[in-house]
Amino acid sequence: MDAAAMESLILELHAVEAYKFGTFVLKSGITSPIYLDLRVLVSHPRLLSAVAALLGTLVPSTTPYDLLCGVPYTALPFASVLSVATNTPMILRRYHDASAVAGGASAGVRTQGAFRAGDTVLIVEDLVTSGASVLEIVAPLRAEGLLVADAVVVVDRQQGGRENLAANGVTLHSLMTLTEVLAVLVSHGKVTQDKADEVKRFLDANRTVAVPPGTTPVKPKVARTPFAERARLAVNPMGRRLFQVMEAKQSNLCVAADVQTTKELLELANKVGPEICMLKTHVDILSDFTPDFGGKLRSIAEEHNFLIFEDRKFADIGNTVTMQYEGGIFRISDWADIVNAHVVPGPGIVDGLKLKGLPKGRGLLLLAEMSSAGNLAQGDYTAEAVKFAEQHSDFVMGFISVNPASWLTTPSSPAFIHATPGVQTVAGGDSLGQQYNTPCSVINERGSDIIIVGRGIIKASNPAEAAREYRIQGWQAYQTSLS
Ligand code: S5P
Repeated sequence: MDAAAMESLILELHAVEAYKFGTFVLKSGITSPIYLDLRVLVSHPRLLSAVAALLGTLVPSTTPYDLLCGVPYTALPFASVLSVATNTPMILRRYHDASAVAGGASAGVRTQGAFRAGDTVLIVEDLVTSGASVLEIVAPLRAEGLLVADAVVVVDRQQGGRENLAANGVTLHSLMTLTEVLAVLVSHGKVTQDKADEVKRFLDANRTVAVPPGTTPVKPKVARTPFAERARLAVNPMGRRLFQVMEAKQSNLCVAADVQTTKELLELANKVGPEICMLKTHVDILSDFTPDFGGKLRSIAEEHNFLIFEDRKFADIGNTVTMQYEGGIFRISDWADIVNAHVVPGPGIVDGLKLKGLPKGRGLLLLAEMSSAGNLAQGDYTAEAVKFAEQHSDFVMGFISVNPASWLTTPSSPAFIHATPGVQTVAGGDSLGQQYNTPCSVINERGSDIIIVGRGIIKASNPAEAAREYRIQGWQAYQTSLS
């Protein structure tokens, strides 16, 4: 776009009050003296159509695209108008927030519209600050096999978005920058020089707004040994089997089957079975448990080739946990391949569980970290868990971890596996302290191996389909982290 066209567009946007000056908290969390409200364009169809047409000219003809995808919601009209004007098909991603899923609403994680893996998608957005909104769309599209290399945007706020997108393989093309907007508005007397200086100071102080953690696939921070190789290194037989199942099924997804009846659980196990390497149970929340439950679940696990992880979180002295593991009505050691334990009682808890579990070929995960806000499992506590694991590598197969890439004391062998709860397609949390990160963040950025997903899948309208999407995202993140 030439300078005169840009100047007239900036003035037209000003005339419809798309630029607002005051104090505003942006989605990225920073407080800004300027707010750009491009939603107003829906009331000005001629201008909307002009902006959409200009967006279409931003990508060089040497990089053609098959599909358009607007970032909800403001950019959807831009994408729609451009789609109709250029006869380019669109796909839709529903805006999806974690609290909606936690509250039981349908997950809405699907991409709608016709597409094939390998199709190229141009992202259309109204404005970019950190780039987080664009990246929230790019990750699931890539997980579906779509290729995303370019995003067009009306205004680049010049606050790290361009760089954050480039770091994730997306080139940003903008109609205007915030600096250009200010220069035109000052030269036409639409804002005072003082106001413009205030915005410039704000820009200088906020040149690089980080993408919120969990928003985006980032470059791996840890060197990763492939699962197949770790299967050979594993000392605990169940650890070895888990790596083998993961490779065979191309799945690093564990579903947390937090349902209330055995009927629901067995049905869920059948539905998600083909997608998972492990099913996690809380047997003590089943209202209708009967002793034949274990046998039934095991036959589904055999049919679909996944392991059963009873999330019992043992936390007592060695003598007591032997009885809790083997006895009572649940007889966990008879049917659960894997259990987990807190390290708070000291190494005796591992000795106790090992006494009963090792002869049966079972494995143990130690809770080195937790996903809930304000938990105490960090620092030296996490380091102690690593020590316990190394002392009992015949039985301990790995950890419940949240950010193993940040650990100061890391296990000396890659044979230990990391499984991470608190995973949904977007970062967030629930009302009781659970904290969510995305599959990409958990695997790539935080260096974990397995994503544990509960409500993101079991509350979805179609759990089998949601499990498939999580499996693809988790596995793709693993593959990225190998390169
Ligand atoms: O620190 C932890 C450890 C575990 S095992 N935080 C967790 O959330 N979990 C479990 O993971 C929790 O008990 C639940 O079964 C699952 C997370 O479920 P979601 O619905 O929040 O995905």
